[in-house]
Formats: sequence, structure tokens, C-alpha cells
Amino acid sequence: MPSFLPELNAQSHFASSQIAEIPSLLISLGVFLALLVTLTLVFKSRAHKKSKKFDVESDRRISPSEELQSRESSQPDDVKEILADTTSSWLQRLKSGLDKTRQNITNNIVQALSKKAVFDEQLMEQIHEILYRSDMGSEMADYLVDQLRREFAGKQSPDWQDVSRILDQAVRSVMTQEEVQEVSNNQSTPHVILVVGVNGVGKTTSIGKLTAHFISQGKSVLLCAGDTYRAAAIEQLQIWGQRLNVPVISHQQGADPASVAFDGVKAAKARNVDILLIDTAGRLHNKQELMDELAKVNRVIGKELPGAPHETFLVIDATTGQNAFQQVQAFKQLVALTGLIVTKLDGTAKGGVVIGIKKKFNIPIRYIGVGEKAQDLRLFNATDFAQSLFSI
Ligand SMILES: Nc1nc2c(ncn2[C@@H]2O[C@H](COP(=O)(O)OP(=O)(O)OP(=O)(O)O)[C@@H](O)[C@H]2O)c(=O)[nH]1
Ligand SMILES: [Mg+2]
Repeated sequence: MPSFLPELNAQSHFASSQIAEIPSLLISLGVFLALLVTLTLVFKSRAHKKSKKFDVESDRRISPSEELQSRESSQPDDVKEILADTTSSWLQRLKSGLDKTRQNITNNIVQALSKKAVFDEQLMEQIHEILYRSDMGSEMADYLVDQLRREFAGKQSPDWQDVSRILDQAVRSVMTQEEVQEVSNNQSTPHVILVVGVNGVGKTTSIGKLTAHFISQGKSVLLCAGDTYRAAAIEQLQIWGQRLNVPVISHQQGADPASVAFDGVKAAKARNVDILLIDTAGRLHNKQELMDELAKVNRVIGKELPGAPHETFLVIDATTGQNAFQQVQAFKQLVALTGLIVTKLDGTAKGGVVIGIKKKFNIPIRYIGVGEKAQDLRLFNATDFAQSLFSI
């Protein structure tokens, strides 16, 4: 008995030590399984991220054009229209937008040319008068007639083809601006754009159109109702916000525009949007009040975001003719303008104002509007403009 007792003891000790190890084995197994589950989850989430471009239902890769289509179909109608717009349809609209101005210039010059055998001073005076009446200002009319004089003086009267070629070249050389570029190409975000101008020129509408334009380029936009002078002005911007599915920062009517602008910049930073567009009032009691208000808005914005506003666009209404020159002059003294938006070119025979303002002030014309739809506002292009103005 004693001889095998130790053996038995040893065996029973072995069995009991095996039993004692079971919990730790179970724990190890549990840890192993947990590790396996974690690894599987990590792998799956990575695979999901990589397969973002797979159609979930059919489990096939989505092509870039399908991706674009699905992005386009979820866009607001205004943006869809911009995305579907072609260069030729824009040129067509630009040309018809400039119809009245073009007819005013071309028909009259063609008529004057037909009555003269020689390109003399009298004919040049007549052409000067026609150009001047398109509201391009005397400086620009002088310049254009000088170009014609240099080319044709004393010669047999040229036909419209020759005259329009010289006018086209001269206008293009005045209007060509290296610096004209999409604001949305700018890298610093949020890119803050302050939109100023007298009442009724098309500030709020242009902000709506620009918003659609920037969304079509894949940018995120936030709007700020800085025109607190009228309740309707705030509502008008909110309607654009709803229409384009873009948030609008606003306060009550009569609130301090600088404090709305401050909230706008703060929200744009927090939401990390690409572009913040700030509307302003054009209808103030007097120039001093407007000057003080814009100065305060600028100060507050710049404090919240150094360098902002990155752009200040003055909106001018082409139908106001010579008055537009005075508006540029006045606003140039109030704020540092980085560009002009010229609206309502479709409603005037005096679209020459665009050329005259560029010649006189040398402030880049950034966008032009030739209608009320969102796609009717585009980046200004000197070649397209000159061509649309002088081609019959
Ligand atoms: N035909 C045409 N109409 C335009 C164009 N741009 C703006 N408008 C119209 O001009 C009118 C005035 O536009 P708003 O955007 O309200 O002008 P605003 O400068 O914001 O005016 P206030 O807020 O009163 O200072 C609206 O009826 C617009 O539809 C354009 O390029 N062509
Ligand atoms: Mg407005």
C-alpha cells in the first residue's frame, strides 16, 4: 500500500493539477477568440472602406462616370443645370444676353460704313459717338477709335469684318486679365467673400448663383445674411439656402451686421466649409453709415479669421449705365475691392459699361450675369465677351 500510494498520489496530483489548469486554458481560449473577432472586424472595416466604390447590391465596382452621375442626380436642380451646361450653350446665352448692346453697336457702325467711301475723320467721329453711346465711357471710345485710325485712316472705307476684327482685338487686350480665376481654386479655407453694392443691383441673386456655381465644382458653401436692414432681404437669402440645400447664418432684422458676419465666420470655421458668402445691405441712410458698417464688418471678420475677407466683390447693374462708374468710384473708397460682378447685361443696350469700367478702374471683372437663372452667371472671359459683342 505504501509502495503505490505515492504513485497514486502522484497520479491524483497530476489529475487535480490538470483540472486546476482548465480555467486558465479557457481564459487563453477566450483571449484568442476575442483577438480573432477583433482582427476580423478590423479587416472587414478596411475592406469596406476600400470597397466604397462598390455597388452594394450588385457587388460590382462603380465607374467614375457612374459616380459622377449619382453625385449629379442628388444635386439641387440649379446645380444640375450648371453641370449639364455646355460651353456652346453658355456662349449662345452670352451672345443673346448681349444682343441689345451688340445690335446697338454693330447695326449703327455697319450703317455708317455703308455711307462713306473713305475712312475719314467724320466717319471716325460717327463711330466714336456710337461706341460712346454704349456707355463704355469717352476714354475707351477714344482708345478704340485710335486703333481704327491707326489701321484705316485715309484708306478706302473698310467693311464691318475689318472694323470688328480691330475692335475685337482692342477690347480683348483691355479686358484680358491674368488674375481672373475662380475664387474656389484658392487653397485657404474657409474662403470668405463679402458682397457689396447699392440696393437692387443683384447682390443676393448673384450670391445664390455663385453658390450653385461653387457647389457644381464640388465645394461646400455657407451663406451669411449680413443685410439686416430689411426682413425680406434675410428671407430672400434663406430661400436660396433652401433651394440649394445650403445653411444660412442669420439674425433678426435690425441686428448688427458685424455680429452676423462674426457668427458666419465662426460657423464657417467650425463646419470647415470651403466658401463663406456674406450678403450686405445696399440701402443705408447715407454714405457715412455704409462706410462705418462695412468697416466694422471687415474689422470683425478679420479678427475672427486673419486675412478675411479674402475677397470683396462689388456688384454693379449694367442697366444703370454711367451711374455704375460712380458706384465703383464710391465703393473703391470704402472697401478694398478684389473684383466686380456685372449683372443684368441681358437687359441693356449699354453693356459697353463693362469695358469702360475695366479701362477706367482696372479692377478685374470676375463674373458676369446675363439672366435670372443660376446658370446665367459665369466667370468673365475677355475673348468670349469681345467675340459675342462684335460677331454679327
Ligand atoms: N435680367 C436679370 N436680372 C437680374 C440679374 N441679376 C439679378 N437680377 C434681378 O435683379 C433684381 C434685384 O436683385 P437682388 O439680388 O434682390 O438685388 P440686391 O442687390 O440684393 O438688392 P437689395 O437687397 O435690395 O439691395 C431681382 O429681381 C433679380 O432677379 C441678371 O443678371 N439679369
Ligand atoms: Mg439683397
